[in-house]
Amino acid sequence: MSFTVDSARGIFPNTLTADVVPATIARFNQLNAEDQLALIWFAYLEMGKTITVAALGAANMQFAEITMNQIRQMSFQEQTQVMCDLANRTDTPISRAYGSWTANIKLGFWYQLGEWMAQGIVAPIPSGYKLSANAASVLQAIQALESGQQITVLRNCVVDMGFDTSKLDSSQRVSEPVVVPRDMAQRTQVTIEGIDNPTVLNYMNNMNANDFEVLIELFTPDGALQPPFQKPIVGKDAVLRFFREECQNLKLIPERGVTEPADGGYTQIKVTGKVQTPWFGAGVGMNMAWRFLLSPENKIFFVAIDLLASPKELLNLVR
Ligand code: 45D
Repeated sequence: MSFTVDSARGIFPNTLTADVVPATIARFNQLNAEDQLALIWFAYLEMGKTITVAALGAANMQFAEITMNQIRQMSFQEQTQVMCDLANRTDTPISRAYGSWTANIKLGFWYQLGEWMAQGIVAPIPSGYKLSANAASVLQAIQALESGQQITVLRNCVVDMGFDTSKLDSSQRVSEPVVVPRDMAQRTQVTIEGIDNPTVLNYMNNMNANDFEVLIELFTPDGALQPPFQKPIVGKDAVLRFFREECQNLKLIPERGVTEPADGGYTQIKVTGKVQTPWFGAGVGMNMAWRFLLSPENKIFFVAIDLLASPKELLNLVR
């Protein structure tokens, strides 16, 4: 039997992922726009106490500059309208611009707006704003999550806002400038307890070095990558584009893994460990798993990246 992307998704089925993240986002999406904005504001204030966003270096904000300046010049009422339009995904020029941005630019946009709200340049959440009972309960649910899950909820809420990008053709999407890979002398090498497969080690090391040109050559031509809570991205071109847009300056800290033969000369490897995002640096370590399916030529046919349900899952390497 040979594998398809669909059948590959089922390797290591005992992996427990943080399903609480999409469940919480679904509840968030039921709220009205005012409640959504206020809730994120409160969650964000709360998180600011324990973690510091490693700031705007993480995004190429020049793409958002025109829109940011437009918003800066608006009245409070107009600014509030813009933010509600984004939460409601209304079709407006600003919602469309927002929809064309990468996830990092969207995050940087809100990060800047949050600063301006704190400084009184952008309409703040009215003091004494009272969340609806539903919103208060969603906020409580977010507060109960571990920090890696909290930042994933916030990230995904932000990425979903604005005019639906799938309704735009891809030529209207912003592409990130290509980053220069890290200097050879400054590269680090991971070690993974139980794993000596060079493809897996090279995957981690090249990702940590932003060396996406070399990284993509580890994949088969029809290879696929499945990010947390998403469908697989299939084919080298699409995966390379994703690396350039979403994977700059990540820090992968794999800890341990297990290898076993699969059908047709394939090999399946599960690795667990931590991932840090440039937005929060070492302040937040996300508990993650990588589930690789390697071809007989030791190329990546499939890799799924999962956010784990709990730290206990880091030790779950059952096949
Ligand atoms: O609405 O091996 C205000 C892959 C109030 C690649 C606000 C990966 C109003 C392969 C406060 C202004 C990428 C899959 C809003 C590995 C309002 C691979 C602002 C994994 C919205 C390992 C809110 C990578 C703000 C991973 C500013 C898992 C919110 C990366 C900001 C995960 C939230 C990255 C931020 C994550 C969240 C980043 C900055 C989860 C960032 C989260």
